[in-house]
Amino acid sequence: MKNNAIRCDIFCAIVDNYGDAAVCWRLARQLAAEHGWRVRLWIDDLAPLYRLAPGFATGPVEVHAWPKTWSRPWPEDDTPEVVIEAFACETPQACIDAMASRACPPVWINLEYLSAEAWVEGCHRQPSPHPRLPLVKHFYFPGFTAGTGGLLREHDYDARRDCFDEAAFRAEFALPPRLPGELTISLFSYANPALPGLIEAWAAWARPERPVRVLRPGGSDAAQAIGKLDLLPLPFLPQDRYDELLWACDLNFVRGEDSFVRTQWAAKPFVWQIYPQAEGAHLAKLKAFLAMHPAGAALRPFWQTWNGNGPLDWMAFAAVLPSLDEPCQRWATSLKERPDLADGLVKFCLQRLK
Ligand code: TRH
Repeated sequence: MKNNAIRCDIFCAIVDNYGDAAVCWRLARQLAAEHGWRVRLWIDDLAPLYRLAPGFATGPVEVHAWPKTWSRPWPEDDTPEVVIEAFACETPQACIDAMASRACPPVWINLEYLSAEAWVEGCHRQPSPHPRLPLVKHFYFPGFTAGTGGLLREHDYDARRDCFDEAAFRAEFALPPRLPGELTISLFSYANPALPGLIEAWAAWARPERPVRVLRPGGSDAAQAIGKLDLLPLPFLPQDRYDELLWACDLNFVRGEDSFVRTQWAAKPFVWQIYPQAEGAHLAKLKAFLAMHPAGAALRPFWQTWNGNGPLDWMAFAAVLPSLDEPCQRWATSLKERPDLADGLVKFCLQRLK
């Protein structure tokens, strides 16, 4: 079968925020643009996509609203070779029935959330046979190690970055030009009770020779100057432009899953606010990532407090900040040596379709 003949349906149910749509859109776009697959993205809420990718309707992915109450039969001649359900959202029964009726059943993937925990390697690529039908679903886990599915990274990432012009970016968004000694920070976080204290700490730390500028994409607050600290709102940027913001900053505060991955590609120091889960399940994930990252020991105290565990000490973090560039670059370089998630997934599917 020729690669460019592969048809793929991706199902995405939005839980909250942007992460589900962000990851599905990124994967869909890569499969279509880099691998020539004919991709349909079925998404139950288009609102996040309008913000992440305002031009989504112009291709290369066919985007469809996916009504939660899908009751029609799936068109018989319309089942693709690959079906991906993102984050254990349920593939519609009509599609499952159509898949089961094919002489050669599609490759069926459950794309999971990202975690640095050790158990991920044991579950990645594991089959899960359907209890009734002749279908097998495979778990596919993103991750940081060779035994996982890796991370999404577009083939043109480095080329885009090589062309990036920070001064032009700042001018386009009416941001003041960079001052000598400026520390530029991007801030994307969940509601965080530690934030007011952090803003005070930045204001106290900023000096004429060390001004601080904090860029807040999607923020609704007006611009504010507190001494040598400037808080500057930005519009919510399309996904590609958000990469540019990360490149334009010296320190990036990120959250959830996809911005967390993008900041690692940006290879700058970063602070992660993990998506909070019931019974503190997220804290094990935070711990696992810190244990893996070459700057983990230096990042740990500030990250833990940013994630709700004790008082935040910006002064201590600022003292280690200059030492973080090198390990963050080293980390990005080592991740880049592995196949990216879309490449690995394509290979996995093609092996099964042979
Ligand atoms: O929006 P999130 O909090 O999404 C979360 C997580 O994915 C979480 O794991 C998941 O369980 C939950 O959703 C349902 O954070 P995340 O994953 O970083 O996604 C945000 C996306 O928005 C990411 O692709 C970056 C993008 N973005 C822009 O494109 N422009 C912007 O201006 C900003 C601030 C973000």
